[in-house]
Amino acid sequence: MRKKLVLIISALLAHYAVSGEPNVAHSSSEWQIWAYSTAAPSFIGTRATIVSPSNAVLREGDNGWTCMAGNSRPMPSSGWEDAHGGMPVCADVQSLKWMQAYMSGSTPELEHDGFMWMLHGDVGEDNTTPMVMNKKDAKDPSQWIESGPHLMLMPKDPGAIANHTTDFTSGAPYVMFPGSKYAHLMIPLRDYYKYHE
Ligand SMILES: [Cu+2]
Repeated sequence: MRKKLVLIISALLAHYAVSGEPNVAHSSSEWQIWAYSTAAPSFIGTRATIVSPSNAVLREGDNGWTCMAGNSRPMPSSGWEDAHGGMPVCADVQSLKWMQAYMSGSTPELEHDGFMWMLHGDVGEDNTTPMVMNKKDAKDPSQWIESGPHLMLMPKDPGAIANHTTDFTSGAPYVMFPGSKYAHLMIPLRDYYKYHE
């Protein structure tokens, strides 16, 4: 009994040490604040405003960054399966405008370039075309990329990044959704390819 308890406690400690993930329901504010805020490095995420999929402010921040789920699919009532599944983003003021335009299908109007962190990656995108939800719906399945940790540059002028590669396999920063009003630069970070077969 005592041995079992020690095992459980050490398993819990190991879990916290690795991820800091709170052991609470994924639909709770506490879990969502953890999942969304950790889409950025802690020096940004811990001071960011956290917003729920229904646009409720879960925590007020003070550094001008906003973290939220980037997955445009509805959140299951039990919450996202894991942080990766919620595709959380941490956006600065300009890239938040980009995100709102993307979600509503309008044209982003930025005052200058913005940045957006996605350290939990995403559940997959057709690199050629915005808003394709499943690999089977991609025109060319070879253009499907399920991203690991990355930073994104949202350009005020999408033409300004047009000369960067669109090849997401080279490891260099590359253009996602090239030629569209949602073209942006993906900057792969450590473990970027961990979900990509
Ligand atoms: Cu991204």
